[in-house]
Amino acid sequence: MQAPITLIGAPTDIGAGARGASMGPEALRVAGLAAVLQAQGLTVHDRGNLTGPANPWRPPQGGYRHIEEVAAWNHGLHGAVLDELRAGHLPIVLGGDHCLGLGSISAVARHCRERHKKLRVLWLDAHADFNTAALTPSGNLHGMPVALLCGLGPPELTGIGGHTPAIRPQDIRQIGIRSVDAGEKRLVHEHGLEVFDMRTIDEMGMRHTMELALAGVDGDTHLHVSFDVDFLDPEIAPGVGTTVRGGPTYREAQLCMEMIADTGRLASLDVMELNPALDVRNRTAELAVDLVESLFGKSTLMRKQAPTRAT
Ligand SMILES: [Mn+2]
Repeated sequence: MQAPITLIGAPTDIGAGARGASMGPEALRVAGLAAVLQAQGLTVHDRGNLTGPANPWRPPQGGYRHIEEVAAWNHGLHGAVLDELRAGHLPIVLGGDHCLGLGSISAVARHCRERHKKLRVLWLDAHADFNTAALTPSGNLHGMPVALLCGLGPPELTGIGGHTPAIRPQDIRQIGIRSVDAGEKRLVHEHGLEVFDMRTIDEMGMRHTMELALAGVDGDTHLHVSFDVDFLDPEIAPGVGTTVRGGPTYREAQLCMEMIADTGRLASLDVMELNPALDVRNRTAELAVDLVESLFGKSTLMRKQAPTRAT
């Protein structure tokens, strides 16, 4: 039985370096997110948008921009995601910039601790988002959520959810990475994050990459996908604030989503960084919805069974 889905809008760009991701939730709704999921026989409830502080557009203070506002948004999101998980629902967070991964994933991790479930986070992104104030001059917190989840950063952010660190580096697999700062790279290595960067995907293909990223996922696993839309190649997904050339193609992205769907373990999802102010006729939102549809099992397969996987 597929859990009922709850859509949670988090309309803010509080952690970003460009304004506009605050319009992401509505663009995803306009692109028909609820309808395509319902067409697959899923139950979908849209609980509307969370509210939080406005974006004051200040420079960094103590190395971080908008730390209080980021904490407020993430506390609100943490509570909303946790409520949905405890009710047996499958939350889809409509971002919003990727600093919101902190509130969402800290709630998922807390739920996994309460239910003694194994956590696997797939972080689909052009960036590792493993920065700290010491490493980044911008202070934009959307470049830091993975580091914050792993306990690196100020306590008012790392402590959201009451458990520091919220997750362990071995709980997460990063896919599609192609833009990492030098200092950030060092930190990623120090903490032993498993990264499937674009070179890996080029060399071994998306299929083998996903087999590795999903290895060990079993019936006890809560699988969370944090989908930063800048994961996709900007040729097909221009509507994001931090485009990086050389991302997955449409087919590679579809295969990625379909292989996640095949596990049957997807239990929560973030769709982040969609920026309608930079989009072209909402096509990036429509693409994101198309991919979410595949993530929930709409397959392009004409054959009855997938070929046996090489192990
Ligand atoms: Mn990101």
